[in-house]
Amino acid sequence: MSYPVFHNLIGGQWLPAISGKTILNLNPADQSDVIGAFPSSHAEDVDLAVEAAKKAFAEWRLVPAPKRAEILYRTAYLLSIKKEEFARDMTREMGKVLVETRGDVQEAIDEAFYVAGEGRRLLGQTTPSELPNKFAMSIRVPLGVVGLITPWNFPMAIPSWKLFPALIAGNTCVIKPATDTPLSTHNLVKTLIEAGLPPGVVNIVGGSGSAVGAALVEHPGVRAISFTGSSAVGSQVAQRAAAGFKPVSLEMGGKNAQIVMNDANLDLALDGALWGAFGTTGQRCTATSRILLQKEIAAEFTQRFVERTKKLKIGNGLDETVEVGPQINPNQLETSAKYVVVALEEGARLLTGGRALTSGEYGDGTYFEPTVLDQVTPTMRIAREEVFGPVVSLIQFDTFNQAIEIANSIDYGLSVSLYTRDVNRAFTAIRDLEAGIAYINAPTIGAEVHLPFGGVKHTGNGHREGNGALDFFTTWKAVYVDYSDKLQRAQID
Ligand code: UN1
Repeated sequence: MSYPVFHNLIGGQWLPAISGKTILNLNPADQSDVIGAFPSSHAEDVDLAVEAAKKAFAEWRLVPAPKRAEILYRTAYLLSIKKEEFARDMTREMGKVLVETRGDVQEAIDEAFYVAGEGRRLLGQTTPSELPNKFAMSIRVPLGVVGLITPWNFPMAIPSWKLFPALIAGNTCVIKPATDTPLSTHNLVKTLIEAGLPPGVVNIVGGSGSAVGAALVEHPGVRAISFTGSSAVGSQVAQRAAAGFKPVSLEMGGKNAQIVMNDANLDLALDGALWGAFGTTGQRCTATSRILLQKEIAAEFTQRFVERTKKLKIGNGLDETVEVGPQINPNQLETSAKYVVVALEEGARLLTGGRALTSGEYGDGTYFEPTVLDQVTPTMRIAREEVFGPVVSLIQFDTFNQAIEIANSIDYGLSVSLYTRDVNRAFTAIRDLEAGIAYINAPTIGAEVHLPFGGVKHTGNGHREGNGALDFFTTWKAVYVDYSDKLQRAQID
């Protein structure tokens, strides 16, 4: 079998991992299709990359931000030319359907345009000094070398959410892409280089979280870590980084609810639930994994939802007629299967799906049937733990207040949605739902890049991507300029 071999990017050079080892990137729709061999790196590769990033920082921090922005504008343009090619590469390595991988590349394009605009803002503050003839201001400055650890479910969008704001602010980067989807990061970074990014400003080190991720987090030369992934791993990242007083931005799990009230437009709520639960095969941190139904509409909604779920076309995402692609790998498949068993043991009822598809055209892929469980109660594990697969739970409630209580009763707080025609309830929900993102009459997925992205409770640690990323990737310097020509003592004169 022949397939391309990819290397790390260190100081502008493509180098194999020092160990010489590689990890195969497999197509989840057909595990016999090898996309390429990617480096399996360790701490010594991370050392080289951090060294290169440090060296590049000396010059990159001095490039005027509007000039840095020009590289991002060119990147946006080049990405738009290569959108189809990169979307196809992404479907092949990640599995989600083409309309969605086109959206993923588009999200990186949006992010490039949005962040490039910051090149002419990066606003700080001026404020009066308490002393005469003295000027006071605060300016944003870069952190230095930052470490970026990205997941497989948005293989280009999420790297762009981290790389572009880090770069516009003047930082240099070492990125560790997910081992399941490194090709899209390579495509993105190659585009940045084609757009004029100098060598060493972005470095790629491929490999496992336990080898490369941990080395990045602990490296004394890395000034901050931005991580997207599971809450379990995020907790490890935060604890290890704390030892070095390193700022960490964590974007983690969700157990997102869509609430449907009796007065909702039911057709709209059904469209939203289907897209929210089974889009990206349920593998979004924003995916709808609980649908809370008010009693009067529950039966009709359930029946129509199951009917439509059964009709979803499952298959290879490169086929334009397919609606639901495979899961990313056999582990995720097992997790979905395990949670169905757990749910049934706890008393949930399986309405459709529930199994991995292993025969015929599905035989070589990691497919799981879109799955609907009902008679789920808010305390069951299936109602509280993240599955990250095409498995959704239906939970019934009587009153609006109960719905809010159930929606909030979990450890996560990323995204939540309410379907109603009652404006008073809509605004009450916006106020009371514990989540970083709230939707009215729209599904739990579909955040836009220029709003804050992130969540509360176990979903995050207070930072935001999108509109908020610059606050993470810069630090403040307070500056006082005394033009009185004499010693002036604050708090004393
Ligand atoms: C994620 O699942 O980690 O809001 C990101 C959305 C997408 C981003 C999801 N724009 O669903």
